[in-house]
Amino acid sequence: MNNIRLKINDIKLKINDKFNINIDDLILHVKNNIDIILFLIIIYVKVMHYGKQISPEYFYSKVNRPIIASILILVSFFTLFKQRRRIKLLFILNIVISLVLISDIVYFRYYKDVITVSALKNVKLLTGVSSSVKSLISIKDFLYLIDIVFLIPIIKRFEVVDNKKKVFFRKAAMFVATLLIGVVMDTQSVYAVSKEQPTLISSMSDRIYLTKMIGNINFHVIDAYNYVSTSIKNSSKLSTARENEIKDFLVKNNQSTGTNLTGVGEGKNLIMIQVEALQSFVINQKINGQEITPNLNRWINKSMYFDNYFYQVAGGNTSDAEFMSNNSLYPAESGSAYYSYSGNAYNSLANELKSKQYYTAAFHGNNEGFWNRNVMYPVQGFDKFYGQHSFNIDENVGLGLSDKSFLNQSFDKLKTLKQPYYSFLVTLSSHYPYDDTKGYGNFNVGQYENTLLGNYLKGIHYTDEQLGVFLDKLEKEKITDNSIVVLYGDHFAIPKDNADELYKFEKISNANDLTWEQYQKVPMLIHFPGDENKGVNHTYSAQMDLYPTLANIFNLPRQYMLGKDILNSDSGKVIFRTGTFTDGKVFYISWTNTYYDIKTGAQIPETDTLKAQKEQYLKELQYSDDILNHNLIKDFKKK
Ligand code: GP9
Ligand code: MN
Repeated sequence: MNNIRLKINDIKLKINDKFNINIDDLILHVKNNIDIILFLIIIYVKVMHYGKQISPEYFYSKVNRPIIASILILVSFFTLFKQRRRIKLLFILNIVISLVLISDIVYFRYYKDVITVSALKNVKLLTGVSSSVKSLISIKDFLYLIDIVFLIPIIKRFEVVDNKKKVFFRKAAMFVATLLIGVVMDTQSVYAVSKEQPTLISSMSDRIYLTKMIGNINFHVIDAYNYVSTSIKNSSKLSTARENEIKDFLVKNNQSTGTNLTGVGEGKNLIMIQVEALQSFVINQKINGQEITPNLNRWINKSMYFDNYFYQVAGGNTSDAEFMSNNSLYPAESGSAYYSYSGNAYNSLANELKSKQYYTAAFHGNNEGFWNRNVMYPVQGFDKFYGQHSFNIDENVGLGLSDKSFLNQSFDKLKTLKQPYYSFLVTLSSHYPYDDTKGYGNFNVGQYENTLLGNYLKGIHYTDEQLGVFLDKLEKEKITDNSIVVLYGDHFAIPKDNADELYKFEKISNANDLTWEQYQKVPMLIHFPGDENKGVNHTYSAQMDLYPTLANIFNLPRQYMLGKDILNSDSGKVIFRTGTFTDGKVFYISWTNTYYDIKTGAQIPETDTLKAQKEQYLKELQYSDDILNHNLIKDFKKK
């Protein structure tokens, strides 16, 4: 025994001589920080394991960097404590993180999503998961806590050797170093993600993807930060003067201006279909002599069709289209209202129809958590959300369940609903980048083969076919006799980067900003029983106007809408989130601060009237922001 000790001492001295390191000091240092080292390793393994669970096929190996960085940041604050206390605190933190991971895993099993603060706040509203937690939880999940069991005796026996010398200096240095390394590493990783997908972090559209890229801890920190910052905006009180100004505007804006078709839909079902990336240029357009959307063209001829209808989405993309069409409120200033304002009260279309004894249901074939729909549908008054879990996922195209299968299964569900109902369907297959061309079937796009535009034409042709089947079935089974059917596109299909492809296809030369804006239209049709009221309406209108228009048709109260009733207004006002606007005669483009005369296409100088109009429209966007930031609809309703 003595021999061994001597030998060890000998080795120590040799190392000391050669590397100028005092081995005893080193051992002491490691021992002094063993809790931190262990914590780092344990949490790293757990968070990585979680990452593999949520994304086994596409596990992103570089995620270890932001994961380590986030743990370093967490741990840095604990370096300031004495080891005895620190061990206990880290032990508790380990339990907390493990419980978060377990909850996330269970939640993922149902929603294919990560828990957010807003989801927790609305936990009562969460469809599905709250009732079946027991069946979702697996014994395996508790492996995340297994280390806790082993750690207890180790901690109990562990002798703390707090090195009193230079303690303060050492702690401060260690704190700064760990924090700095963590922050630098983390910022680099988060920045890389925000460069790849600029709106992902603020809109949180696809939380699984985000978590896969930055790790679970970072995700929750960002989510909590987003939540707190909106709560702060929410909590500051608006001045009474400002509140009255908004009230006055709302009263004026919601006055009815006519009685054209008022109440013709009362008591009838409402079937509303939001179509992914359905942009207007494909309507009544051909390629190689074949119609791109023969079915929609046919239905447009039997419906009231709006050919100057714009999409107005911002950072919330699809969710913004849903939000505007159901609330007539502008999209959030940044991010997605579906995420940031899911705690608000709304006078949405479904809520209003419900008070007229309608049954309300939303249908979408993607995972329920995408765009926070699992929270936002109940908030907006949908009795039932048929998400991924309600469908038999028997055929995939693009992002998920094919439109063919989705619409077929939705049709069968629709038939079983208690009438009158409001059914809101959101399609999925024709989603950017339209590269699942095998799923789309054969549609000859000639010279556009293998281009983004060509692939889109294939995709939208496929969706058109499925919509045709669905609409024809509605007609055949006489559902259309007692229903109003609304169909519209959610947003652009061709991004600005591919503008040249679009112009080439449309045979446009000398395109300018106005040309681009004029292409940002989506089709919108309203079909009435017996093909009544068919014809084309050329009014400049947009997604903000759908709810007021439907409120007129279904005789619903109009109180808090910022759009207009297209059927009873001669205004061509359309305001975009960027401040760009049109009134049907002039188009103002905010990023160049230029005005165009729509008829001549020429640029025109700013007049006092135009300037006043521009300022007024900016105000209206701010009214909408105030309504969202201060949850004003809730206040107004109380009063
Ligand atoms: C996802 C779908 C697509 O469920 O609605 O959203 P998008 O990427 O178009 O905003
Ligand atoms: Mn979309």
